[in-house]
Amino acid sequence: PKAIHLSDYRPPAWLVDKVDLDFSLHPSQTRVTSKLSLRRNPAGAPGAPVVLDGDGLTLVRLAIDGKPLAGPSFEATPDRLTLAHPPADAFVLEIETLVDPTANTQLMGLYRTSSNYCTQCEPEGFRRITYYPDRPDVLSVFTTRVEADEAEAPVLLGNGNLVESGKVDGTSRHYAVWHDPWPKPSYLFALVGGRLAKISDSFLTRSGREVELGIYVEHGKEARAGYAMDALKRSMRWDEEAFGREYDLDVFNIVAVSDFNMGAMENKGLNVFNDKYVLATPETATDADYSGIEGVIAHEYFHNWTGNRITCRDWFQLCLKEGLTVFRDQEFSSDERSRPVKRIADVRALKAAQFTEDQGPLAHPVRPETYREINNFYTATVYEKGAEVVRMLKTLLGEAGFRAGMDLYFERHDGEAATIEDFVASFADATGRDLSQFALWYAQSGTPVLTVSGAWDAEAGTYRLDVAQEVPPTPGQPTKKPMLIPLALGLVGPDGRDRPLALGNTPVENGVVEVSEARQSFLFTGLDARPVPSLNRGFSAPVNLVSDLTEQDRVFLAAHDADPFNRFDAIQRIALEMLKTGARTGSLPATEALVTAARAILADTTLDAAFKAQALALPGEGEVARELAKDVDPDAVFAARKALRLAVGTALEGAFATTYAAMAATGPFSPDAASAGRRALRNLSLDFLAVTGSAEGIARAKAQFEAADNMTDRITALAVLTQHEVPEREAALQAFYDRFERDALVIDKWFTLQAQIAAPGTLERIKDLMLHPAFSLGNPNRVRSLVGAFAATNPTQFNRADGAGHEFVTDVVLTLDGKNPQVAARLLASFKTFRQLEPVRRASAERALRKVAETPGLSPDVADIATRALG
Ligand code: B3K
Ligand code: ZN
Repeated sequence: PKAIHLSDYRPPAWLVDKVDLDFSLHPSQTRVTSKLSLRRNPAGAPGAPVVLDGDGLTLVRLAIDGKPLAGPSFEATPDRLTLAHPPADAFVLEIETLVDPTANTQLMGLYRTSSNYCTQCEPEGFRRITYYPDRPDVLSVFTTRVEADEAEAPVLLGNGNLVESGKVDGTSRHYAVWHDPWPKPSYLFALVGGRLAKISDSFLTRSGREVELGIYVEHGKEARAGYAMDALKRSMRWDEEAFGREYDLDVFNIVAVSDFNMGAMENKGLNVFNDKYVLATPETATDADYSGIEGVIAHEYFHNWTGNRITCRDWFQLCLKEGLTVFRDQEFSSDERSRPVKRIADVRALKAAQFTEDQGPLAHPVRPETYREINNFYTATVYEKGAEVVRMLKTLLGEAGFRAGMDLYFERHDGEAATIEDFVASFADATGRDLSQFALWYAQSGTPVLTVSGAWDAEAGTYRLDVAQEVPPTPGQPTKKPMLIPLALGLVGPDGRDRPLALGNTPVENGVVEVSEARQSFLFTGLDARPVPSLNRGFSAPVNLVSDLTEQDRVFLAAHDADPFNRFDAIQRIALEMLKTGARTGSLPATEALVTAARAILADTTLDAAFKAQALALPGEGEVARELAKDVDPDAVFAARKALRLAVGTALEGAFATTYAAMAATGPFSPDAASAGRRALRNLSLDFLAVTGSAEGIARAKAQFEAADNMTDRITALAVLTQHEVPEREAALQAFYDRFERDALVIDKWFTLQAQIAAPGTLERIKDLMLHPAFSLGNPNRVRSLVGAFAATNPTQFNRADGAGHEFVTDVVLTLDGKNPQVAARLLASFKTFRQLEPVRRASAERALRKVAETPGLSPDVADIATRALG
């Protein structure tokens, strides 16, 4: 496929004022009739033909203003419909196409899932349904009539409000007409038809609109949708309070489906969800699942304003809706749960996914300037780094300035397709601040490295921070400009308390200094003793921080820092340095510092359990590899981590045993954050207590596995057992399977645990599991939980020195590519870190990637990843 460039953007030549759609649903021959009210765009290229997008379409009939069209007046291919000489500046074009939802294994456009009908149109799926100007800057008012056999599809849903429904006389069919008054691009279109159960509720908006809420699930699963409904209502209230945004239709529906390429989709008034992000009971869902449901429900709901009411001008602006909406869902979860713990979890995820992306061949700016396949840009950079950029704006402008900018953005651009420039200008205009340097965060890829050193002058009572910033080269961007980096910091005195921050005689507002030059010094005055600097508090900027802090400074910060994020970061950094040395040299350095810091945190009664669990969970193998950055031997990383776990587990055995007992449940299961935190800390203790593989540790895990009344406790106990080569392992796996065999989402966890075993037998085990009746290459959740988990979270086995792991994953990619290119490309992207491997493994990964790249007939999705990864 050829490259598309942001600089080539041109406004659409034709606009669609309204569109009337008529779907006659049929498993293999669905008839779609579309009536487009087309009008020449005064801002478009004069005299331009009408060119509509298609993708594998079969045209049945075409008419203009009611008159059938024939012959040379148009040209139709499966991928394009052209009217070279359209009749007038405004006319109605009627198009009839036939589509086969059963044959649609890509899960883009109209497809079937568990014999229901559903659609996925973002980014370019609508063109697989009918010919249309399938670009986000063409906004239209949609009316959709859906007709189906009543027995096959008793439920018929569309965007907006239901305006009419009834039976089709003399047939077994019925219909429903949905009207969405809000103009929208085609990617937000959706319809659903099928046999579904509904749970109902309602919400009263603050201006008094009564909204009917519905969550549709497979029959028999109604009881599992309660938490999602609760999260939806809390999200609706929160958006009113935090952003002044109210819901704008009479109906809000969510449909849970089991075959879905990603998490969920924000179609106007009709969100379609991967059922993983809807269904939960204590017996089947973990605490992570509950918080995932809460976050995704909120995210899709928040898109109603950031994405739908204000949409993107083109797909280069994807972060305009995604980064902003991730920021909004993070803020929601922070308000609903613990803010520091949420921040820690988000930064952990950011580093694991986005920092690694930024460090490898797939690095790209938050707003890319070129792409070949837009589906490959729904990335951690666009989403998570995009959210960090919005967070930095808030840090720079303060609460009130940020809110004023958001209000202006909504006021100016409601009903429009906007750009990043529009977004940034709203903040600049609302606050009077020049944000041109800040905007580099959207354009420059790569994670900035911030190198900081301190100089204490006892006589003058000053502390000087020397700061240097550098953005490493990334694909297409060999050199960079200095960025505007909001650096939140504190100077901690020997008593553990923050000293007032002043530069000269000027107090530092909110504890944030702005780094804007390649090299810069900050002179803090009025200090009574040498402070320890606490840098980048709350992870105020997504940078790699290199400082001259000593291990002793870090032990001090881990115990005293007023910023909880940096207490977490200090202990993590202590562990990380030990792991790096261990991996490089084959033997761990002295571990007392970590043990001391960990003991202090465990014993600190002012800290909540969830925080302790995060602080004490050692950095993952991926993070160590990323920090090492080159010549990584995953086996050495694994060995170092195992040795460190052993050291901490042994030294703190007594404390972990006490914690394990103290954190036991005191009442019936509740998914709230405090209870989840206790479970997290208890399960962390369970893991450390079993680290030696002692009979006692294994027996404790086995007992917990058998007695658990909730999935979190059961699955973590099983995870402990599976990581040890003990007879209890296979028995427990079998028992788990027997108990949950009818529950696909739970069996996914069973696949994942086995894919994560860090032992040479794992590859064969996975190959066997792919033949298991519960596995299917056609279902994205199954693929991700088995093969995806292997490639993303089992570094020693994926990167086996003999190359078998790489070869296996690329074979799966090639097989899958014929069915579902998006999921195949996502899986192939797990090779994004291969350049950091030691030479033998690097060569094996490269061979596997080359084999993919040289395969004829690849999808654009897989071809694009293979080419860039090798790039
Ligand atoms: N906007 C969708 C993602 C669509 C992905 C298409 N490959 C879900 C979300 O981010 O909310
Ligand atoms: Zn989103």
